Amino acid sequence: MSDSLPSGSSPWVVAEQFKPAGTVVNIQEFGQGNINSTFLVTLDVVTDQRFILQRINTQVFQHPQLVMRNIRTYSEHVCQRLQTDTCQRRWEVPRVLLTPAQQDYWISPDGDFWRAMSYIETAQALQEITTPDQAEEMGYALGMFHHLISDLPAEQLADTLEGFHITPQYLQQFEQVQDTQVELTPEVEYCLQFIRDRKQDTDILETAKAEGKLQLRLMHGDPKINNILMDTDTQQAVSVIDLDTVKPGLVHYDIGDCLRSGCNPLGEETEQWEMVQFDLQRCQRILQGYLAVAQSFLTDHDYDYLYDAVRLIAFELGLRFFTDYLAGNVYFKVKHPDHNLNRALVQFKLAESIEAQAQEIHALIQSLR
Ligand code: GN1
Ligand code: MG
Repeated sequence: MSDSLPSGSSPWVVAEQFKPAGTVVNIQEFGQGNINSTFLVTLDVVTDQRFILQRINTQVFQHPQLVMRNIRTYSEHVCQRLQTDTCQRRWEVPRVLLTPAQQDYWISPDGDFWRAMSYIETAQALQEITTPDQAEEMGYALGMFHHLISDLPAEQLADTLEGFHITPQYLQQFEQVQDTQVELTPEVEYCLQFIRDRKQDTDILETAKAEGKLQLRLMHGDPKINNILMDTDTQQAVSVIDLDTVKPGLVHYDIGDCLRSGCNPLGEETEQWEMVQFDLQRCQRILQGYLAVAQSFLTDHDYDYLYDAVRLIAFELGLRFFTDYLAGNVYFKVKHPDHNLNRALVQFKLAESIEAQAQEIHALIQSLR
């Protein structure tokens, strides 16, 4: 899992199964995914010249056929809705490509699970936010994503990744590996202490869900910065990609994830973890962009838990990275043995900065209600 090259079959062989027409002339590794392996395939044709080919990590996604079914249910629904919606702006949904046998996946002779998606042209993944307008666009993108599925019943999609974003379950996984022999460096001690100090309040969203205050809806699951596509001409958001975790969940997981990703100017891969801060101005613009679209379907309770969502999802991702570090880097791809430790430190510093600005964030949410 820590290598990004295909273990068995070559993407050149696999691309033949999905190419709509023409000859494959180029294949290159693409994106920064931490789980799957992604390639951009170029064909010698004029239309649909490029497509995305992915080998799904089936250690993580153990029911990849269900993942594909979810993606198709989602994209068919949204495409239909876009035909009737009176939205004036460009909005794109990645399409699933089929094999000659009309299947939405192909299993190579060595057992790898592959699938292909259309590539959205004249758009680029947001790599970092450099202007306040981009922050607002990021929020708009998530709002639009939620808006377009707000009338698709959650039961129509399968739970393809049990426990995903259920923070108390990540805490249990941490507890199972916390006695692993590991050198107690100051960084490791900091993480251990950070988790110890917060383990009492990891179930706030799950409790609110169980009490019926927050309702199960459909979510994206991973609306981080580089899963938002911006139109290369207008610089407006045009799509949210990476649909593997579209499934029932709380919109709070998404809002929390969008903010923890968009409001960290140093980015989640920075080595300057001690400098990481949560940027309140970006938070304001992301929420404004989000609420411009989402206000219509958010309840009072939904607003009540927005602060906890941001704090919790940053903490949770830190916990997931740190647990994986202790477990020997078996889930997230790493470039070096301490990579997940460094990523955990970044998220814990971010969570600390969110906690330090709790009052301001609460006041901001209040002003936007
Ligand atoms: C993983 O594979 P990628 O980069 O799309 C992870 C997300 C994390 C993200 C952090 C299925 O997403 O939950 O937030 O890394 N996806 C899964 O960058 O665990
Ligand atoms: Mg993802």
